Amino acid sequence: MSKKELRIGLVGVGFMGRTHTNGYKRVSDFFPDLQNRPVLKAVCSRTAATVNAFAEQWGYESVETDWKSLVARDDIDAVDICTPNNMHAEIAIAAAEAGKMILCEKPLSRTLEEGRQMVDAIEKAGVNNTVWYNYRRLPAVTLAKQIVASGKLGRIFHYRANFLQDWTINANVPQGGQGTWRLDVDAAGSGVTGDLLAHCIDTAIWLNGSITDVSAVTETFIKERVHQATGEMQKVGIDDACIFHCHFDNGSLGLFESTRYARGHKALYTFEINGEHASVRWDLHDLNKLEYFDHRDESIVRGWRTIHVTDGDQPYMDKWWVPGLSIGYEHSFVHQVADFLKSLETGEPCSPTFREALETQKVCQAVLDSAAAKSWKGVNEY
Ligand code: SOE
Repeated sequence: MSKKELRIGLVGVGFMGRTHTNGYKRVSDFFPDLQNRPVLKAVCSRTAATVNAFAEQWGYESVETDWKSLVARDDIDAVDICTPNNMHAEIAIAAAEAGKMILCEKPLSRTLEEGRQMVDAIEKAGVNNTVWYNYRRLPAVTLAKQIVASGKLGRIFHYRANFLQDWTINANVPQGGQGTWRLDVDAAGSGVTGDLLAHCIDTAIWLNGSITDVSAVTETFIKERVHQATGEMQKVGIDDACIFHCHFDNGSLGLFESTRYARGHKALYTFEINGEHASVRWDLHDLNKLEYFDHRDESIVRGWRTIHVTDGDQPYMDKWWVPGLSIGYEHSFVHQVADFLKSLETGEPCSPTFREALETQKVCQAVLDSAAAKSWKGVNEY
C-alpha cells in the first residue's frame, strides 16, 4: 500500500530537534500500518554551517536559515517547533495562517498570553496540532492512565510529583545562548515551572483531572549570571526551584516540587497517586516499570508489585521487541509521531492539543503569580 508523505519542516536543531527527527525516522519501520510516512523535507536554524551539518547528519532534503521561508514553502505539510519558548508563538501563528499542521515542543508558550494567541490561530485555521509532552507516551505512564481510568484506585486522595535536576547549581552557567536559553527569562518565560513542572502538571491533569487552585513558593538561588549576549553580569529572572500544593477538581490534593539544584539527580521525574483502594507510582529512572499497591490483595501477597511494562498487550509494546526487553526515553517521541500520524487517519485530536496544553500554561502562570503574591491563586481566574 503506497503511503501518503507527510513533509516535515523542522525549526530548531538542538536536543529536541534530534529527539523529534529520530521519531520521524523510526516510526514507519515500527508502525508499518500507518497510512502516512514522515519525510524530512527541510530543517531551519539561523546559522548556515550548523543547519547544513544537521541536515547532512540526519538526512533532511533541504535547509533554511529563516523560519519564515520554511513556513511559506508549499512543499511543507507540518511545521515542528523546536526553538526556545520565545519563538513558539510567532512561528505557530504564521504556520497556522499558512495552513500547516503544527507540532510544538513544550511548554506551549513563553507566556499565557502568547499561548492564548496560539490557540486562537490554530483553532481559526483548523489545522492538526499537538504539543510534545512526551512522558505521556512512555508505556508505563500510558498504563498508569489506563489503571486510573479503570477506577481500580477508587476515590483519589493524593497526587504528588517531582522533577529534580542539578545542572544549574554552578554559578558559571550563563543565561541566554545555545543550550542555556532556559536560564534567560526573556527566552524561556520562567525557570523550572515552565520547563519541568509543566511536564508534571500535564501528566497530572491527564491522569487526575484539572487543578482548581494553587499555592506556591519559588526561589532564585543565584541572583546574577553572565548573559551570553552581552558578556555582562545580569539579574536572573527565572525560578531556580518551585514547590506548590494544589486542589484538584476531583477533591484530591496535589504536591509538586522541582529544582535544578538537587545534587545526585540528573533527571528524577516521579509521580505517585494514592486512591482509597490502591496506589500507583512511576520513576523516570526506571521508566519501563510501574509500581502498584492494592489494599484489596490478600494479606499473604499484599505489597507493592512491580509491573515491568514490556508485554505485547501493554501500551505500544507490540511494536517493539519481546516481553522482558525494555525500550527507552527516545521511544516516547516515536510514539507521539505515531499517534499524530494516526490522528490524521482517524480525525481524532492528538493529545495534548494546543487547547489542552493551554490548561498547563494556566496552572504555570497561577503558580508563578501565587509565589509572587504569597497567596493562593484560582486557576479559573486565568
Ligand atoms: C531541561 O533540562 C530538560 O531538557 C527539559 O527541557 C525537558 O523537557 C526534559 O524532558 C528534560 O530536561
